[in-house]
Amino acid sequence: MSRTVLADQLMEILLEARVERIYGVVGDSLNPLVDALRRGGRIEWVHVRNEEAGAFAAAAEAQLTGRLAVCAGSCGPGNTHLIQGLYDAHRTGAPVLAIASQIPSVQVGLDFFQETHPERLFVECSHYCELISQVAQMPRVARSAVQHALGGGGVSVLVISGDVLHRPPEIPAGRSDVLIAKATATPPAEQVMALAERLNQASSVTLFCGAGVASARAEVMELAGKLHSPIGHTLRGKEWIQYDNRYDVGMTGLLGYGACYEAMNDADLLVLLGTDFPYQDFLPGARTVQIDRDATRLGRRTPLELAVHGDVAATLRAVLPLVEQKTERSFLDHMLHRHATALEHGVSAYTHDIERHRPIHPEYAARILDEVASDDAVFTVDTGMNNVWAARYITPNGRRRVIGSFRHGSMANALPQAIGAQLAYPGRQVIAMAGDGGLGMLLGELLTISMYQLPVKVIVFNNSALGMVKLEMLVDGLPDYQIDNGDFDYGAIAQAAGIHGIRVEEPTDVRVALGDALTHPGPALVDLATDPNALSIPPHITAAEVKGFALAAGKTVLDGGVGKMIEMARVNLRNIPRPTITA
Ligand SMILES: Cc1ncc(C[n+]2csc(CCOP(=O)(O)OP(=O)(O)O)c2C)c(N)n1
Ligand SMILES: [Mg+2]
Repeated sequence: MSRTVLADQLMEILLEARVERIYGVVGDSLNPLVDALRRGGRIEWVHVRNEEAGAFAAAAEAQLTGRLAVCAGSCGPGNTHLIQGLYDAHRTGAPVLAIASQIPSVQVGLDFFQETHPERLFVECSHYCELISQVAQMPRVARSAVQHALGGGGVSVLVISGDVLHRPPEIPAGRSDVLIAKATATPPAEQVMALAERLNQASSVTLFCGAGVASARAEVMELAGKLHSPIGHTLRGKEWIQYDNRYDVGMTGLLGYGACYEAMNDADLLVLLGTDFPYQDFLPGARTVQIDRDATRLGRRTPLELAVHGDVAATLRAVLPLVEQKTERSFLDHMLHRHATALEHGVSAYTHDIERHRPIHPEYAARILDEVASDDAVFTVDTGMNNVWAARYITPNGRRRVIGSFRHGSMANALPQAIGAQLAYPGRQVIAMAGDGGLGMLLGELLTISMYQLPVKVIVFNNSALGMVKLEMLVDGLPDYQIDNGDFDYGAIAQAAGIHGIRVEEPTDVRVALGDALTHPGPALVDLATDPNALSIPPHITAAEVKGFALAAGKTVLDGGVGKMIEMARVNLRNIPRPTITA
């Protein structure tokens, strides 16, 4: 029987934190850990093709489940590959532990083969980044890493040489409870009072919601009902707040639509709820209140009239009894009208001949994808134009999830995130909305889904271009340059990798191809030959930008449809109470 080594102890601590798998690529310095998994048989090793994908997959798993997820890379290049996914995890607050193995401990500091210093490299994308050079640092340093990732919400990195992993432990691991549920922050009474005062005094209020409203939907709705306030959202807030929302005015920012920008800028008081929305140009810079459970975020995007430190749900529960029911609702009604008008405009701009438009219009394909996807699908969305299509066409319902690299903005996230999502939820439909540039960047991960027969559905919006950059160049008044990705048939590439793959060039074939792929029992890829000129103009670009745009464009530019949102906007208009006429 083999003797117990430090790697076994590390594995015990990961099991204690309910870790089910480690994503990575094996390599000599990691071998003791991989061998411990093999012998233990309780944690699965997921062999990705690039450690970056392993980090993205772990980040997706952690973000979706709230549990600790783990990735690993061998010494030097094996773990430098992790960095992109770790930045993404850290900035999303996803609890991820990265195990970065190190060159032989006696060689550190001698410019040895593959020598890097992960404990320096990963500092910026982690809460905790420590080297285990002494056996007796275990088990406490490993537990501390786990707790930093879970407690702080973000990344921990453990750096450890293979020879150290292979030594016998000096201190027994024992058992320790892993605290997973965190306390909620309730604001001090003065802040609650001050918030109530402002809400009561304001003549009109707009609520702008980020991902921090995830567990506060009922409270936000109740507050909007009392204040008659429009509700706008960020891309990350959308999945939690936009559905069945009588107060919805859409989204602001570069991907914005509807009346959100106006509602935020025209309101007497703007309330930011659980959002760290970074574009200050889209914020009014006037009377603003911010509520956030992370006090360090307060006021960093815009000056605040009032900073409130608390979880959104807890804060609203505390303030709601003090908020008076407003009677005046003309601001809300006006914004609901503006919203519906903006969406109607979008619909008429894009529906014209869309079903025969060749190459396939991406918005048409996104709308069909929304229709055929299941009610609890998990969508992973590549950075690029897919962000626009997902924001406008994927209809949230409280059960679906939509994740992307929405804070770090890295390309190539969708396919590896789908791997993590599918492993975390084997029974759920997982759809990667991929750009052709993004897919090409981590194309090898098709082999991962094929090898594990993960039933991930990859839908490639293949415009043969770095479409988002093409748009940026147009907006900047530059001719597009170096944005050509080349024309490749990813359906055929998928087939060669043993995946159900198809290329679709006719718009009339989109529905059947997507339907077939989604019902296919194994991995599937649909390569949609989409129109590179279907671009969405940000609704609030400056006059100079518009000029540059017009100068460079001379092409078809659509400002985009809005999917099923229009139906809700129309219903919301119909639901505006009519004044009762009394004799
Ligand atoms: C790793 C990385 N490199 C470069 C960029 C800059 N960038 C943002 S979107 C984009 C184009 C994405 O192209 P594609 O995946 O084909 O999607 P499309 O916009 O065409 O739908 C680029 C190059 C980035 N965000 N991340
Ligand atoms: Mg593209």
